[in-house]
Order: sequence, then C-alpha cells, then structure tokens
Amino acid sequence: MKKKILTLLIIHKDNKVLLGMKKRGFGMGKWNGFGGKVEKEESIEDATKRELFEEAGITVNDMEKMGVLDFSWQSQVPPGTWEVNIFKATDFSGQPQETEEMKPQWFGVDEIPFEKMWPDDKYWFPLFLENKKFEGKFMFDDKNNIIEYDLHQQL
Ligand code: 8OG
Repeated sequence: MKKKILTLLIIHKDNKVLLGMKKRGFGMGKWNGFGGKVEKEESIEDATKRELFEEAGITVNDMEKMGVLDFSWQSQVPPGTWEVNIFKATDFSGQPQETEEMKPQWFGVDEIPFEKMWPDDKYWFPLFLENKKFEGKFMFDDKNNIIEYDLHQQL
C-alpha cells in the first residue's frame, strides 16, 4: 500500500495558535497549520521547517513532535495512506506573512474555527493544545466525512 509522508506545524504561543487559510490546491478554503509533502532524501523535520518558511515566511528553532495521524479514503484506488506528522513550536523568528499558498492569522484557543477546518481536527486539537501526544487514524468517504477513526493519547 502506498504511503505519502506529510508534515503539519502549528505555532502555539500565549493561548493563541497561528493558522493559515489555504488559498489553493488540496484543502483550499480551510484553516490549517503549515506543512506539505516530505521530499525524497529530506528528513521530516527539514520538510516541516521548509514548508513553514515557504507558506508563512517564518522559521522555528525548536519544535516538538506531537502526533502522527494516518488518513485514508474509503474509495481510493489504489488504496493508500497519508501519514501526517504534527509538530508544535512555541517560538519563531520573522513576521508571519501572506504567501501565494496561505494567509496566516492568529486565533485564541477558544476561537479555533473548527467548522472551517478538516473534520478530524476537532478530535485531536484538544490533545494538541494540552500538550498531550497522540496517534491515530481516520478514514473518510469521498465527501471527506469521517467514516471511522481511532485516536489514542500516547502515554
Ligand atoms: O502540500 P499540501 O498543502 O497539499 O499538503 C497538505 C497539508 O494538509 C499538509 O500540511 C498535511 C495537511 N493535512 C492533510 N490532512 C489533514 C487533516 O485531516 N487535518 C489537518 N489539520 N491537516 C491535514 O493532508
């Protein structure tokens, strides 16, 4: 089964998170953290930093891996999985700026716009915000509704 490795980084600082409105491509019109595909011969950490800089114009020095989620689609042919590696950073250098791909915006942790995010986010974001590590998998139908999922906190 084919596996695609992706990254996702969310800055979580002073009770706020930095998200970006995706302006094009996969997930267009949704708020999300910053990230994308890991390239050949690139480490997951390097890809995470590269995507953050490309999409928001900022860099992080310290980041922590918070979780790994596997996503699949019921009617996908051939079947495959997207493995999304989720990181948190609390500090960054530079000024978040709008790019061709993303428009960044801060949200208070009580104002996260889940209705305009991927439907799985409301399940794992609370763990992320409480600094709990997690792993899980989600399966979607062809309208991106969750058909089944499994999510565990890692102890
Ligand atoms: O390169 P591209 O922008 O297409 O990469 C997709 C980005 O979206 C990447 O950062 C991983 C992220 N992503 C998924 N699925 C989900 C999801 O269900 N929730 C969230 N929050 N992000 C996701 O690919």
